[in-house]
Amino acid sequence: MATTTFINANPYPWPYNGDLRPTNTALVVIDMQTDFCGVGGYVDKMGYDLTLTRAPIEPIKTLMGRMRTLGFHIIHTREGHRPDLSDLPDNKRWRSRRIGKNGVGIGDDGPCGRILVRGEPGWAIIDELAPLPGEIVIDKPGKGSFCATDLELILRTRCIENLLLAGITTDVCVHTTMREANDRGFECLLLSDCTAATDHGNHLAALKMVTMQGGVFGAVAASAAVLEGLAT
Ligand code: C5J
Repeated sequence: MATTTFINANPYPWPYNGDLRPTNTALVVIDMQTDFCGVGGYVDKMGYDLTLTRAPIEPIKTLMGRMRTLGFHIIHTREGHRPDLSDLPDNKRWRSRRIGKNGVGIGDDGPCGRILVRGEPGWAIIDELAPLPGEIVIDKPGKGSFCATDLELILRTRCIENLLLAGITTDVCVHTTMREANDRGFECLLLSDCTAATDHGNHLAALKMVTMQGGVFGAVAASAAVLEGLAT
């Protein structure tokens, strides 16, 4: 290998082999949808504090802009279900109705249309982080981005080995995706300020979990460390 590039990360300089290039590395921006961080969306209707899930918007915007300029792969995901709800397990819907106000859950009408249903306003990625034409968008019915999607096929076809993970929520869709990716051999970096949870304690715990056992799922870094690493 001609040159190596490492990001200052915890618990090891990332990626493990220093082979960090635009062609083999993707920024994966998970579920930055109105339903998770917009007024009237699913998370808002569940009564959680939107300032938490909106906090990563600016850091993601800055990092994504830089990585676009450098020619890295940018991949977006959206959690959502078919309008006929044929891909919505009964237990997922039942549980979502337990926490939603007035028994309203996934698939039901809300201020931003039917909650987490494809094509509805609440399901859309927020304008600030909208995909550019040509960027991959993965529609997923579950929390993980690999389950029932073509993400793995796309990553292998494009020879992508390294994944930088951003988006919401750290403890649910981001972590599930990181675990799925790690088990498939992808080298993962969780971005601490480009992710957030509906509970800040869960966010911190999710970051800590990654760093155990020498980096059991990969490593953690702030976006500033990535920007610095990419500048050198
Ligand atoms: C959740 C997600 N939290 N995108 N979805 O239900 O993390």
